[in-house]
Amino acid sequence: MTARTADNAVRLLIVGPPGAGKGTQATGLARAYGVPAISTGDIFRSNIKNGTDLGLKVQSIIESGSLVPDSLTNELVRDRIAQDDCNGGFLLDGYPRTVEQVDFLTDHLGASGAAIDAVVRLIVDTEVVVDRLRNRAVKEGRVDDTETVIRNRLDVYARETEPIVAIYGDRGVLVDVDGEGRVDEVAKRILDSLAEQGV
Ligand code: B4P
Repeated sequence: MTARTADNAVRLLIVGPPGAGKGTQATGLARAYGVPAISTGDIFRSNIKNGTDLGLKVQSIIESGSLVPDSLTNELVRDRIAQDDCNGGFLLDGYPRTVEQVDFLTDHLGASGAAIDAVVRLIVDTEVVVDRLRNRAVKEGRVDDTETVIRNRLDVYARETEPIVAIYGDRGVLVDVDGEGRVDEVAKRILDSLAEQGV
């Protein structure tokens, strides 16, 4: 698909617990809609890898499975979505993750008359996500995929991120998708569900 413009912009969010498949699905979904996929987790990890000031600030937070402060994350997303490649919209993966981040994004987009078209929530059983993350720990050795940190990330998700789902539900843009099964099956389910919503 050719890149979009402001006239036919699409703004999507993908949410779900750690291991639900957000990052796994984001690239293909963004490609299908012709918008950039922006993962706050990937941006933080690349800053840590490159030893930037931001990386040094967030390293221990990410390693513990807690959330980076809203002020830092909001600023980062605001600057990223102001770039030209986001004129036709974007897919945000892993943001917003707190009610404060939702409010920030709403206010920020509101100023430009833009809104979120759909929020894809991937629903996956807790034991399935724990299994997936354990497998990733073996394959990729991500420092936040140890058993204790995984459990903390799941607690943080339940406490901080689940409340945002109700907000988008009330706004009529929440699209629930079963995230279990093969990656290609989940990808098809997401596209079908969005099409059903007219997105
Ligand atoms: P993220 O990078 O968002 O980490 P995540 O929640 O684990 O998601 P990820 O995209 O990596 O995994 P996926 O569900 O695709 O965040 C990392 C950290 O950054 C956070 O803990 C926080 O500290 C910080 N952070 C990020 N955003 C923030 C924000 N907005 N505010 C504050 N802090 C923030 O699942 C991955 C695994 O599942 C893979 O191994 C994959 O192969 C497997 N998988 C996926 N789909 C599958 C399927 N259908 N079948 C089998 N396996 C599957």
